[in-house]
Parts: sequence; C-alpha cells; structure tokens
Amino acid sequence: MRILVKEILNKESQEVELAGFVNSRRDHGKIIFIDLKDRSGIAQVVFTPQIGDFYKLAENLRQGWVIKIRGLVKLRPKGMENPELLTGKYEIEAKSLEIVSRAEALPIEVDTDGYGINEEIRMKYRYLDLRRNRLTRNLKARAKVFKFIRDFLTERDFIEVETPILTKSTPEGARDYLAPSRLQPGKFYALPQSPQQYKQLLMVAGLERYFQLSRCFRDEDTRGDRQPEFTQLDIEMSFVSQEEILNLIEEMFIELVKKFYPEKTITQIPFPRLTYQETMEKCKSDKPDLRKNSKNPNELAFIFIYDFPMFEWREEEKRFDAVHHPFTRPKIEDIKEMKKNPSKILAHQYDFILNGNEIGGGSLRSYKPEVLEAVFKIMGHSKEQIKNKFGHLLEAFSFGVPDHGGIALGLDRIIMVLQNEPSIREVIAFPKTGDGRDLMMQAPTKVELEQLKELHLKVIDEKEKGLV
Ligand code: AMO
Repeated sequence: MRILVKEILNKESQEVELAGFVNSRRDHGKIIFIDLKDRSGIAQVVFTPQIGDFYKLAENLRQGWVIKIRGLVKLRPKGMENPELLTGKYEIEAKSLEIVSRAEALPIEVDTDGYGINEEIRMKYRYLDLRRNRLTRNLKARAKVFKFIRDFLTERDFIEVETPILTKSTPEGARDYLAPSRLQPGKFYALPQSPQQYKQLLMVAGLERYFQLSRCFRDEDTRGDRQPEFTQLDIEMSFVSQEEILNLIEEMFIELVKKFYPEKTITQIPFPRLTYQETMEKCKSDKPDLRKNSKNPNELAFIFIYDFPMFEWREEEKRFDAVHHPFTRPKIEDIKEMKKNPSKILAHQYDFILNGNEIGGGSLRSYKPEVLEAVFKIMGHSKEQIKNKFGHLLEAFSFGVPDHGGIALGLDRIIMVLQNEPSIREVIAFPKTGDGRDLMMQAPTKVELEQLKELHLKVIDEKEKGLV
C-alpha cells in the first residue's frame, strides 16, 4: 500500500511504496538520485545499476514525471544528511519503478518561490504554478483558517446558510455581472455583489445568527487587493449591538493568530476603536497602518473604525449615495431631520483594518421600513423604483423584523496579510488577470450563435455600438 513521504520517518529497514512527482534528478557516477515529492514533502530515492531494467527505466526520468516506487528505507551515509528536509536523515533504496505519466519540459520552474516569473505565464499554467511549495502552503493555510472560522462560529450557535448566486442586483457600489435567463426572455439574473439582502431576510426568518463563506462578484477594475470574484466571511445577527459584533470579530482574530500564527504579534489588544473623524484627523486616511514597524512582516495592527458619514454627495450624478450601502442604519431616526441635511448624518457603520488594508465592513441595519424608505428617497430613488428594487425587503419587514446588524470580512485579503503575500492572487487557487481574464481556461470566450439565440441575445460589436 502506498504511504506518504513523511511516513518513512518510522519505517527504517522496511520496504515501502511511494508515489509522486519527480521534483529533481541528480546523477553521481552510476547512481541516480531522485527527489520524489508528494503532498506531504520530499524524499530522496536512490537507483543503482543492481536493479537492472528498473535502473534503465530510471535513466529516463525527468522533472515533472509521475512515478510509483517500491524501496527500502535506509539511514543516509554519515555526512550526507539534509537538515532542510523533514526526511533528510533517510533515503529510499529503489527496488522497482513504475512510470505513471511522463511530462514535457515544464514551461515554468516549480521548485522556486516563483516571484520572479512573469505572472501571465504563471496564470496560464496555474496547475503547475500551484505545485510550488509557497502556493501549496497558501492553499493549506487558507483551508485551515476557513475551518477554524466555521468551527469558531458554529460553536457560538451560528448557522451556516448558502444563499443564491443567480439573484437580483444588490447595491454594493460596483457593476453587476449579469446572467441571461433562457426561460424568461429578455430578463437577467445578477450575480451577488454580496449576500446582503438574503442575510437580512434570514433575520426576518428568525435565524438570529447566520454566517457564510460566500462568493461575491463585482465588475470593477481589478487590483492587487481586488478580484472580480472573491470570498467573504459574511455574518448577520439579530438583537445585537455594534459592540457585540466587534467583540466577536476581535475574539476570533486573537484566537486565530494565536493558533496558526504564533510567530506574529498583535500591535494592540484590545484592537483600537476610532471614530472616522478621529482617524481622518490623526492619520489622514480611512485605512491607516498602525504598525509600530511597518517593515516587520510579523506585526499585525488591527483597527476598527466607526461612525462613518451615512451619505456622500455624488457631484457627477447630482445626488446623495450611501457611503456603505443603503441598508445601513442612520444614527438619527427623525426622518425630517435626516432629510434636512443628509451630509451631516452619521451611520452605525464600521470598517475593519489590518496593516493598512480594508479587511471588513459592516453596519447595524435600518429595520424600520419608513427609515429605509427615507434613505432610498434621499439617494434619489422614486417611489416606483423603491418598489421595484427593494419592495420584497420592505414587504418582508412588514411581517415583523428583529433589529439586526452584521459584518463581512474579505477573506482573500486577510489570508494575503497573514501569509505575507503582496497580492490576493497569491492566495486564490485560480485568480483572474487585471482585465478579468482566466488565462488558463481562456475565459471569457465567444459563444456559438445558437447559444445566444437560445438566450434571446445579440452581440453588438464595437462599430455598431458607436451607431446605437
Ligand atoms: P463591503 O463591500 O465593505 O461590505 O465588503 C466587505 C469586504 O470584502 C472585501 N472586498 C473585496 N475583496 C477582494 N476583492 C474585491 N473586489 C472586494 N470587494 C470587497 C473587503 C471588504 O472590506 N454587504 C456588506 C457587508 C455588511 O454590511 O455586512 C459588504 O459587502 O475586505
């Protein structure tokens, strides 16, 4: 039976079966040394001419080939140990070899950290890129953090609920990705920019404590810390104060860092909580980096910023917009007062910052239909538009709604900082380029005319667009 490379440690003098990739090959005289890599690590396998045909087969081995071997676990000769490898005291004396598959010369090196390689080529061959230890480590760390979060919240009585991907537009400040409906000609679903409305509706449903590791889709220009699709830890709670939400998040991160990143120090506990105004006055930024030494990758400065303005004036559109989103509860509930001077109103809104990165944001929500309606009106929506876009939410609130609030954390950004990576692309298995392409799958692509017809669509080319 096949065992893992790391398991040879207590198998000295035993015959074992290993499987994996040829990571590298060295020849010393007649002896061939192969570094065999599997998901647990690397072990040195030695082929000598004594094994006849298997030796001849081993002479062909190249980096990237997939093999299975049987062999004897032995201590390496004195002075030949490799302290950098977990298995560095041992080697396997090969007895047989099976070639599972051969590999062409790899277009990128996979046994380096990869930072120096052109990123477009790395993305095109992402399945090879992911073989490098650094990226495998990032994916493992991501999985561990996700599991920790699931356990942490489940133990605290939160329920994990999946919400739809094919849905209706929810404003989070970006353009929507649309999916055409075949069965409803001319109509489109929007992919969620966040599960914001669903999680609020789950509070109307009486769940009280919801979370989801949710995929969000935003059609905006991609940057180092932005992807068209990304993952949020989305949370919503009923009968809750801002204090309780921030405390929960703080406790989660202190425990997470202690458990998985003991080498890191948190600059200040409890995490500083500053108002938006204080932050702007003191730091001239709404996402300040409060590390004592910003060159130290092992320092984590978490901050909560709260009391943001509710509205901001959009000069180009000549209207007010919500700074966070319209579901945020204004700090004043007197509607007449609110309408008098919207730019002066503060909101029950908070951001979560780590080392100068915005890693989360949330708010208490307007649960009184008349407050919500007033906010939509200040933002310039007509009665008719409010009914079309948000009628379902207002109707839901008419059937009894607990006061509620929540937060969403940008998990890709969080893993990026924790893993000391310069971009979220390094912690996402299959990221997209700056212009939103998947170079490996070659998406997006043109589709057959038949498929367009079925979806009641016609593509307008750039020339035609000019004429429209
Ligand atoms: P917000 O829009 O602030 O809030 O998003 C929450 C967090 O998600 C991360 N984020 C992104 N990460 C990668 N790529 C992107 N394109 C991207 N956009 C956002 C950020 C951000 O802080 N529904 C509200 C939350 C709430 O009110 O509960 C929301 O989505 O780290």
